[in-house]
Amino acid sequence: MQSNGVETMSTVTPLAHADTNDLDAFFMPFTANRQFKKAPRMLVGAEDMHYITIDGRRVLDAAAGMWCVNAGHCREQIVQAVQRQAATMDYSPAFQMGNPAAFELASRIAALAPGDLDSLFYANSGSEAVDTTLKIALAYHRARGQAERTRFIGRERGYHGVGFGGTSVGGMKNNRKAFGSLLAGVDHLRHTHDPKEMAFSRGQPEWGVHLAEDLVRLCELHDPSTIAAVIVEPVAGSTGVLPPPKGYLERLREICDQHGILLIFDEVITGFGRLGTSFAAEKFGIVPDMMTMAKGMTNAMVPASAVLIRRGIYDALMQGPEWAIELAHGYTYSAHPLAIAAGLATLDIYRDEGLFERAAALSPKFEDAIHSLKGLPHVTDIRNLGLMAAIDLEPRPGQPSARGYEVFLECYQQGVYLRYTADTLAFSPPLIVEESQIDQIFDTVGKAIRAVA
Ligand code: PXG
Repeated sequence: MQSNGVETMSTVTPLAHADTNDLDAFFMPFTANRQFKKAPRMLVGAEDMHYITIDGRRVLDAAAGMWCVNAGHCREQIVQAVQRQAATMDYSPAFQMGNPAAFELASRIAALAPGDLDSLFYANSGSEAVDTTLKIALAYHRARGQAERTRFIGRERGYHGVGFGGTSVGGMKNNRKAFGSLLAGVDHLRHTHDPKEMAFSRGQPEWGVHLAEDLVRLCELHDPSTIAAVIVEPVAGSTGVLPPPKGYLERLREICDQHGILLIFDEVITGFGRLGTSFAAEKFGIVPDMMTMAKGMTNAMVPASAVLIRRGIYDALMQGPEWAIELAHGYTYSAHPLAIAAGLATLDIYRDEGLFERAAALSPKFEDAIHSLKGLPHVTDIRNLGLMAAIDLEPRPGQPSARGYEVFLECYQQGVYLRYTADTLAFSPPLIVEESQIDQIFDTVGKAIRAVA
């Protein structure tokens, strides 16, 4: 071996280091890596409402993976569609080339959305979809001679993925603090959660419509002619399920209309039946100018996302000579054939099994079941809408998120998988959930909350 470090490196084959059981080789996303790797929780299989753990236990999935497996796991129709597509055309470019199925899926998704939201731009993740909306907003205003509209308004406690755009308009402080100054020209509405006024609300809170006036304040501060778009989750998900106060989204729509500001709904979680309708836009009867979607779009079998935009935005961008690219934006895997195949098969299941309607029909039962936990030790709030819900636990003094983690772990050991963020537990079961499984989820959670108290 030479003493010269460079030559030493070149004599070692990369495999010489590889230990296939080296847990450190995978830097896990949004995970307490050191804690996890001391006691890993490994999943090796999935079927309908369940995961199968490495030690052969069946765990009921109360989170649809991460709010995405809306039709349940490993659905045969989607598996077969993806397998067929992989064997027929593995990949095809979407720049200057087309795959007929991609046009079909775009039309079918557009048909599910309200109003003139009828042009679909494909991406691969929610984060990419969000950044796509922000770029389209800028390009749209510029195409109409309003290039000075460059500001974005997000909301405190909002989650819009992890791109620089999404992180900038996002408002969960732990997701921002390590990453510097982010995009310039971004401001945030106040969030809509005030437990003093609305704790234990069922569905949309009665209180809080006035918080939409925050947008008027920001318009006065920045001058509305500088604002390109407002982006909100119609129901905030990641931060712990915050249904919008009654009238709040309607008022945001009005203010945006008054000032020529685009309204973007980030429907990555709320899309595809989570609220008992195709999209939150339908549920609330509001047509945003753009909406994102991901997760349930392919039942999460293949990563995919998209942005649906209103006809007028598409038309405004169709400028210049016909040979010119109208929007310099897109991804290698936009409209990936496997994702398209999965998307079409997923929409068939949603339609044939009436899963959006099923979610709506199950919502009252789900609401009653989760609110039955009111009064358990340390439960400070419970919120729900459609098949999404959350429970806030009082943080243990000096140990934020410990209680949330312990309840999560206890439930997992008792056969129920849920999501937790700090001391908030979140629930979003697949829309095929049975009533008895709803009982199982909240019985287990109730016992875990008592056990951990
Ligand atoms: N927007 C919203 C509203 C989201 O919920 C994203 C964008 C980003 O999507 P991608 O595909 O880039 O991750 C999301 C993602 C959780 C959890 O349990 C939530 C998300 C992802 C993972 C976990 O809170 N939301």
